[in-house]
Amino acid sequence: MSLNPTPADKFTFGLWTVGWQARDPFGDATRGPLDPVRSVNELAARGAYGVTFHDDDLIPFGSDESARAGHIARFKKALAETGMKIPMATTNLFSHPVFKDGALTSNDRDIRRFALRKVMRNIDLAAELGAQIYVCWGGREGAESDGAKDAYVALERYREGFNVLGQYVIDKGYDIKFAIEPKPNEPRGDIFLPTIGHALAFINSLDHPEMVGVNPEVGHEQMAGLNFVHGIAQALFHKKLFHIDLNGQHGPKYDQDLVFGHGDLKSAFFLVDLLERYNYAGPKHFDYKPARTEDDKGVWASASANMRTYLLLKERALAFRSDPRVQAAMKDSRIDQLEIPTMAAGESWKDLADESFDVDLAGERGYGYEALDQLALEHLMGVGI
Ligand code: GLT
Ligand code: MN
Ligand code: MN
Repeated sequence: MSLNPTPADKFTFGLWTVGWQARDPFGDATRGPLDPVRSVNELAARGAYGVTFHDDDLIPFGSDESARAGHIARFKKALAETGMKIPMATTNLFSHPVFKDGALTSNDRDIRRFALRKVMRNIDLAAELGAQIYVCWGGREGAESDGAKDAYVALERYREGFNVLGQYVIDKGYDIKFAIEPKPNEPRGDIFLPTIGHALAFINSLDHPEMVGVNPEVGHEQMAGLNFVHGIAQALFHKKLFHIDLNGQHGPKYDQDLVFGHGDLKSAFFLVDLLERYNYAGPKHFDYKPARTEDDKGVWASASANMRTYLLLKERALAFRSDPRVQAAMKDSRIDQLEIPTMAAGESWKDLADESFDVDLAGERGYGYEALDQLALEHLMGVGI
């Protein structure tokens, strides 16, 4: 298996990732601005499939019509020259001070209406560039104090916002679906729809739930102390994994946005194993921040590191699954038995009544998970393969 990324791997990057100037709450930028055209070219040269963008990544906020047209034309030319795709786009509803209390859930009605106009305008551009997924990360949709906002009513406004946007896409005839990106906190003290589970439940309350799925990010679930692999399994189970943000995180702390695999590596291994076994066919989107310590050369090294790590983990996961020792250990752990429905065809609760079962014997039996886990670890470390 080749470790050189190609467009067939469907690796994508946000313009805001490699383009991050590394400004943080305590320090100034350590890198200069990056021209989106250069990002397209550099990522294409390294085997990426495409890029994604916020409206403001491509067209600086407040640009007039002719400046806007110029930015779009240059960008389209770079896409045509490289063959890079735009599978997803999104809206910046968090940088400008107007969004300091949120966008679709701001207490200020005029701001909510402005936010919807900003999203609709960029949906037009997303459709024009062929994007089929529109991500909605509600970074500022939240509060620092429970007295500041009625969280129940905020969800009503959030739902209203998604219903308006869904109707917009339907009326325009666009082939676009939405993907909600959950995050528990940062930049708000608490963000609405903090986890995959919250988002999945919310989607069921919408006018067109079939148009909305999730875009879970590795680090965001891990910030909440949750198991990302389980979260993704549930999103797949509900047929709602429309997109995914891959990166790295070391447990519950600030949003690190590390290179994929540079946080919880074992979780990354089982994540790739899951995505590959369930044939996730969407883009593998890296939403990371090249560390503040890196110069231009380090930025591109880190971009390649994301893709290489994914391909390495894919290779390791395949080796793990095809190892006869692992297959025997899995059998010993009765993993195959979980595939068998608890009730046989035609059975009902009545058939459970008189079954003989040695509860003490079953209680004594071990599952052998430690042996299996060690095999996973050894495959991950490249031992004995
Ligand atoms: C922002 C955030 C990401 C989101 C992006 C989409 S913007 O960088 O940290 O997790 O995916 O709006
Ligand atoms: Mn993040
Ligand atoms: Mn993200």
